[in-house]
Amino acid sequence: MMRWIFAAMMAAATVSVQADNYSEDPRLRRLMTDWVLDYRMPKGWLQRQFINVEKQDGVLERFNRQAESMPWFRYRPIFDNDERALLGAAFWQEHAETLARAQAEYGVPAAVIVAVIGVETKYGTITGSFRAIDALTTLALDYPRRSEFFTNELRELLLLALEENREASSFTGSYAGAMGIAQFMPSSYRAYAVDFDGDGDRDILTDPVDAIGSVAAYLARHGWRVGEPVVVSARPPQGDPDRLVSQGLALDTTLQTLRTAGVKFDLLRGDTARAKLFKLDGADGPEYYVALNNFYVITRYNRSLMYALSVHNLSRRIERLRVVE
Ligand SMILES: [Ca+2]
Repeated sequence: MMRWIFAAMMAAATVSVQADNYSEDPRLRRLMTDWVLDYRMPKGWLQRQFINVEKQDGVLERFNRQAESMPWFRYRPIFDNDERALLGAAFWQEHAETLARAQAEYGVPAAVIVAVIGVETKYGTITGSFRAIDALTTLALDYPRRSEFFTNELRELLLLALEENREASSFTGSYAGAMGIAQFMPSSYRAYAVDFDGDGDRDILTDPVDAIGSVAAYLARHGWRVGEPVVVSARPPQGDPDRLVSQGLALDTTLQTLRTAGVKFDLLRGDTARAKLFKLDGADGPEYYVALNNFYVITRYNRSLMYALSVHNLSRRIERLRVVE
């Protein structure tokens, strides 16, 4: 314990010359006081977690140029390509037993689980090199637009570290604080990660078996329905093709309403099913799609139409490779 007190004193002594160290920041001190009182975090442990936490300008820079602002014709080829599909087929081959078990247990198709991991981290090969505590502290304190969200995630990271009996600094991930092979935010890690290999740890940082189980568990808990379609291409009615196109992610209409309005799509299922018509800027002009429940579920993983469509497209491409083999 003495060692930590000494380290804390050293950190305090250097704060005047190192302005970007957060450990003595009064805003962080206030948060720590709240967490000690409201969440019973051990005070000495908590202070220790922030000793070397520094503001990351790279995190803030990346937030200002995210891929989400790309048009679809540029976004699509990043994930929907042969290289990523071939790597996906190889990942599937390597973890076939685990994927079959996850599909059986949670009802989520193996192809979708593989595609999520493929889009998120290229099958665990690009998981991010930021310490989650650095990224989340920077965003909580110096990204005012989403300060509340990231303050909550920072608290969740600390609770996660306590529960998993690890130092918070040992969790690494993206500039946004999404961690490991499955890129879970700390709150999702706490709520949905599973120990799928039964070794006593929920390790989505480095263990592909736990990551596979956790992705399946996450989608299942968010309402995945077994055997239902995800999304289909659509042809809008002539005249006013965009009349029923909506922004946002919610399924704001039904298949029946779309059919009645003259939207054409290849689906046999029930008319009362919730749906949404959306439009993206494709390489050859506008593309229209009808999204269904399971598409909405994928957007719970990442709140973006282009993300969910990329997961779907990659899953189909991987499936086709599996069939050919
Ligand atoms: Ca495990």
